[in-house]
Amino acid sequence: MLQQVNGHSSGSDAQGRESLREDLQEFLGGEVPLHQLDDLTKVNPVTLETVLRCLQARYTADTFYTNAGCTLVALNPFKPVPQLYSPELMREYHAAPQPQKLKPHIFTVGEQTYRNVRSLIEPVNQSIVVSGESGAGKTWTSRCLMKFYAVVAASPTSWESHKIAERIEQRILNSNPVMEAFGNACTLRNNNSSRFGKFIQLQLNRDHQMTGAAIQTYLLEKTRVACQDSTERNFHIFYQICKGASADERLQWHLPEGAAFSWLPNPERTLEEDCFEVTREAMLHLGIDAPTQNNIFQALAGLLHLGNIRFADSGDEAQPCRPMDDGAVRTSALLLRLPEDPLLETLRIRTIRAGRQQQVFRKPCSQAECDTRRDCLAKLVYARLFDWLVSVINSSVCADPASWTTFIGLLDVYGFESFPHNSLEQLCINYANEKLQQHFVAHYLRAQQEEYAVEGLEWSFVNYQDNQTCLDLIEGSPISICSLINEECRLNRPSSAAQLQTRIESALAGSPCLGHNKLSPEPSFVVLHYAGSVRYHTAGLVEKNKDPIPPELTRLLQQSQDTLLKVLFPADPEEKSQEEPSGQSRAPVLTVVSKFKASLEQLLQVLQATTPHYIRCIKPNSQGRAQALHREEVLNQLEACGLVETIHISAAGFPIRVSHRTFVERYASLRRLHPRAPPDPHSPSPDEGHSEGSPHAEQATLRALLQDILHTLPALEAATPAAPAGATPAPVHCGRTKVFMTDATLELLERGRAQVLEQCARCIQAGWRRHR
Ligand code: AOV
Ligand code: MG
Repeated sequence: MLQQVNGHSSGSDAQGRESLREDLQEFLGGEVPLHQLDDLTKVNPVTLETVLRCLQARYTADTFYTNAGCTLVALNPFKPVPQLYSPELMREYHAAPQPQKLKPHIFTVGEQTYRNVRSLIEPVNQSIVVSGESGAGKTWTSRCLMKFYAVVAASPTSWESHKIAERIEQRILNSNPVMEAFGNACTLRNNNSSRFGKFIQLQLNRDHQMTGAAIQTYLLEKTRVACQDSTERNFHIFYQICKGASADERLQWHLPEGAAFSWLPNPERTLEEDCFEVTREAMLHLGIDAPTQNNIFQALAGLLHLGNIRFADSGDEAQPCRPMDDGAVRTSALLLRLPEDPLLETLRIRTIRAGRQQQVFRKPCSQAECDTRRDCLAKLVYARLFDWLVSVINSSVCADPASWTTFIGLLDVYGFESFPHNSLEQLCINYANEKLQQHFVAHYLRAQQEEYAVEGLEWSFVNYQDNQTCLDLIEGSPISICSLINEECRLNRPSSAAQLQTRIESALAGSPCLGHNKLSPEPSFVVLHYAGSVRYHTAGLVEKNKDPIPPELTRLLQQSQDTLLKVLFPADPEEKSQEEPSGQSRAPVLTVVSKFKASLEQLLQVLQATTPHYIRCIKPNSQGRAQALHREEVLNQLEACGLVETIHISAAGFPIRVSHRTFVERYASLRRLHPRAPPDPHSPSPDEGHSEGSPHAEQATLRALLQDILHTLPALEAATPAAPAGATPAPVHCGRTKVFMTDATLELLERGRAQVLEQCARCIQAGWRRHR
């Protein structure tokens, strides 16, 4: 921090300053022990190290929430702490005259948000953005906040529909187990990892009661249905069915006890999430009746059997591949209620239109192509099923537009990801985080600005840099990473991974956020994100972005006799072209990236129209162990979640803030060094509006002393040997209650104080010698 303010610093200088900081800890941080510091901005000075030390002390004391200015930092306890989330505590925060005076908690954020929405002067929609890396506790936090609102904003009426009379809050809460069963999975990082982003709007009526909700989801990781890392798992629902089905259901869904499915890795791991009954019960409450549920689970079993279909090369290019197990084909066709032969044919044979007459050709697929088509079929069904479920849930919980006036939005997004191998999924996730970071910084700056205004200071951030350059690199126009990848999809030309790398690197060479791509054996490019650099591999990127769905697959699914699949794949109103066109004359492709970009922009628009509140979840260790905080891991997250950025912003302003009294008590002695010079009309002075005619003589004395001390600053500065001629005066501002200064000013004052103390010591010694 000091280095940043001064722009240069040698190692020993830095060490000296660090020890100065330790001496100053008491002055700056007061007498409060670290673990009792409820707000990280009070850890003075704010450095990564001091922030970390404070969080560590609090974690050891089982204190999991800490304020950080306008955000709340939430450490994952990795153990049940029921008393922290009891309805009684919720009510206590709700009833408190000043909830911010209570211990930091997600309920403080929840209550503040709720009060804002109830503001009679200007009710405005609110949002709570929960961020953090995988496993940090975002979903847990969102769930707790939903429970909080279910308690404090409960509506007195019950809903009478779907033959179940119940409270709407309860129904909204029921959306959680269902969405998690279908959209969460066990990954290396988190046993219950959300594989989609979620924004839920809790709708409130004029009396500020929750009358409904609307859920928007983002980019489900559908590849997981057909492709899982050997150490991870498929979506929870598949395991729930296999473990929880009754004997009758097992027969009906062809899921005998102990059956092996290639798309069901690690079934032996028992997780809390494998609870079929909870999912079923919640679905029932959302209006998904037993026959519909049965239909869904049967289709999912069909997908599991589909995954067991293996193909063997026929050895003859003109002949289609052979299925290695007819049973898997038969059972999946049976469960998905598809005609068996067309299913097999669709998986093995491609139809292409070519030539002037657009003749239809049938081309046997290679073994690898057959596998891709099989996987594509499963992804297609699962993704549509997921979207359909979300729409069913929405229709079950969404209030009539006339019945609500304001909303509180909860955003539970995926955190920054950087793996050894990063692809389109990571690009989208990290892009989303860049967008949210930009939104956060803009908001944070505004909040800072407001505090300065309250203290009567002028806004003067000079060094602040936002992440617009990185966003320009990713999404800017006319040329950016997104536009180049989309261009490849549009041109539909054969293009190697190496060519894509070259195109990106040459077209975007001017961007400071495109990293140096050294020493990579595979074609890739590097983006310098605000949270760190990430290398994206270009192999398969364009194909993933296109996400091609052979039209034969959709047509096949339209032939299903299954009630659910008929809903998911309605017949085309008019039969379009029957075969895959081979030429360039296709409609503009809506790529994954362009769809994601559009949904992000929509989300940002919604967020911008609300007052945002931020919760940063931190994962204390990657093993999920209670009471273990790993310094390096937390440090990385503090950096990645942008807390460092926040610190940079305060460093560019006046990170040192002390009350008038504390300031005078520490520096009154400086007046001995440089007795007051004639008043300088340009020197900083505290806001006089209060002191003029103030009844408190003590206040007036304080202000006069403060003035005297500040008047010594130019002399102190002139006496500093290192000060270059004509250097700008040390920045210091007097607010209404506090003195605001930079690290450099603090250092100057401290040097002066040390000098005075030394002089005093010498005088005392001399006096003592004389007396002897
Ligand atoms: P995430 O949402 O941030 O990851 P979760 O909310 O799923 O992370 O939390 C991971 C696990 O940490 C949970 O399953 C709990 O076991 C535990 N946990 C989190 N918060 C608490 C808490 N306050 N008290 C007790 N246990 C907690 V991801 O979805 O993978 O990014 O994308
Ligand atoms: Mg989650």
